Amino acid sequence: MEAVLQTIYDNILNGQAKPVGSNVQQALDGGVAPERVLNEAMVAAMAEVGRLFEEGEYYVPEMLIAARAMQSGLAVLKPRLVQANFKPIAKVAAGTVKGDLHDIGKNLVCMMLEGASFEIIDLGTDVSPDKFVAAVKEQGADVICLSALLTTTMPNMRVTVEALKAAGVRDQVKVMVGGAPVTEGYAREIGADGYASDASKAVALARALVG
Ligand code: B1M
Repeated sequence: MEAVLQTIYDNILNGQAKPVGSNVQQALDGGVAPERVLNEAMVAAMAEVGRLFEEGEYYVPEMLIAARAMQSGLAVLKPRLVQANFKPIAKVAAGTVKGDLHDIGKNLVCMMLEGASFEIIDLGTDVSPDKFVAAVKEQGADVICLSALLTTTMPNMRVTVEALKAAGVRDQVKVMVGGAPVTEGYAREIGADGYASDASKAVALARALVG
């Protein structure tokens, strides 16, 4: 791994938000592909943060400051992931489901979709089913993108699908789901239209869903 990627990785792992932005800029200026900066340094660092948390070496505060460092790097990376604006293919309303505050993965999915010419309605985190329903009814979302990082919040994906049915809008919208604990099988089980394991696959899936 190039030294600059190692520096980004180390700074995210140690929650050093300040230097991460300039480290990312340095990597891009040095010709490192944005996808490599993202996957080899940034996403890899967050995976290690998760491992350290599981082993009891990191606690919530360490996870939080690592997440902040990740976000400051993403802010610099965003213009490179989100390229020229074309006519939007479709409108995607994205959010992390009720009870869930993890937003880095969802933000990445939004960035990649935006870069692929989708219009994004970012509903944020801890999004209740009625807000997804409103995004379809009031804002005309064509696709709903649900993210969950916790096994305890995953069931709110099903609750959201049921809320769309109860509101009579399920047929007007495609539902795609993702996040670390989510699987293809679970997506089928809850009646979603598709599952994507990462942000690039989410773009391919959204394209396929809107034809
Ligand atoms: Co939390 N956390 N966390 N956390 N956290 C995890 C998820 C955990 C796996 C850590 C661990 O134990 N190893 C664990 C969940 C265990 C489980 O449920 N099985 C966990 C826990 C337990 C918790 C708390 C309960 C801890 C506590 O309070 N005791 C708590 C819950 C808070 C809540 O949500 N109510 C909590 C809190 C937090 C912080 C707030 C401190 C912070 C989040 C900050 C933020 O997001 N702004 C945090 C973090 C940072 C993590 C880890 C370390 C990193 C998550 C991350 O950003 N990954 C995480 C460990 C891990 O994931 N290894 C962990 C990087 C990101 C790019 O990946 O989000 O997976 P990811 O997104 C990917 C794909 O999943 C996919 O594409 C993305 C890009 O490729 N994807 C989609 C995501 N959404 C998609 C939607 C799609 C498609 C693809 O739609 C089609």
